[in-house]
Amino acid sequence: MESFKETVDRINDLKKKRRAIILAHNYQLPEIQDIADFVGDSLGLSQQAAKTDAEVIVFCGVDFMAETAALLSPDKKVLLPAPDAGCPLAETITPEELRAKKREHPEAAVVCYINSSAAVKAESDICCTSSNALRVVESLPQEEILFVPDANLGQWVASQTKKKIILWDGCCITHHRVKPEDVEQVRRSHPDGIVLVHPECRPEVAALADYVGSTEGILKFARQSPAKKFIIGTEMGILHRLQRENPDKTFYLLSPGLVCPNMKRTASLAMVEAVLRDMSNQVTVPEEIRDRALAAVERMLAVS
Ligand code: CIZ
Repeated sequence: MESFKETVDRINDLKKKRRAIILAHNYQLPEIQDIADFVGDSLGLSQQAAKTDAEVIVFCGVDFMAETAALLSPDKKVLLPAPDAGCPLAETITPEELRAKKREHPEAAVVCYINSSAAVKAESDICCTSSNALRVVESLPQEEILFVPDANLGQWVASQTKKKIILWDGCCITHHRVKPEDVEQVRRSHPDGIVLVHPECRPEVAALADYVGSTEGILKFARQSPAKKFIIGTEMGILHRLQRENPDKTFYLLSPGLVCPNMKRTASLAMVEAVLRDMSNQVTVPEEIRDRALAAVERMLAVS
């Protein structure tokens, strides 16, 4: 049987040959994170990749993430090892549906969460991430905001702004699975644990947490906190980085349901090797939406 090291060696050889870099989202499997050049959130990874002189980006994540990388690196080829890794949250809205909603609210500015297709970004005034959503909303002159597609993140923003937030009925099925009872139960079993959750969780869950933030926000909080025990309310893949960066601290998952099946579609190093070998599963953004989608992302970058 072939060894793990042999596979890693072949991936490294292919990386050199293709002038490629590997990006792994914080929710990827540990072995994928361990061979990546960068591990992080989708925007941070896309920005880091754009700064390199690589010709090929292998994005271990889901499709909208690879699109963001393609938007920020138009001269690089972006490959997605799992071509069927979609995002059910992003898929709750199509550009046609967004156009129809905009007609209902002609005065509203459209803010789209980064978890959306490039086609939906192209229909939006500005993009946001879970760490800058409030700042983005507050930066806009409009008092009415059409916030798509994550209603939980939208409600979390709404709880901190005076602006009128019109929500789209989308959610991340993985984060939405967590219930307030899960937090209550974990507080009983680990009364000294600090509860950190992602704003894609239900507002009732966020209200019970000690900290609400993006994946990078959760990682930073855990690094800087003097506490030793944390309960994590986001996708389980993040535990690998949390544990590696904080070997003296203990991390528990808030709910066993926090596993994203789409993130786990990048199931092996062999899939990473295959796209590098065959230069397959390229993700591109059609020319007619590229500039408008990029403009929404760039407006966000200007604000944040
Ligand atoms: O944009 C990302 O990477 C996502 C989906 C979450 C986060 O908070 O990092």
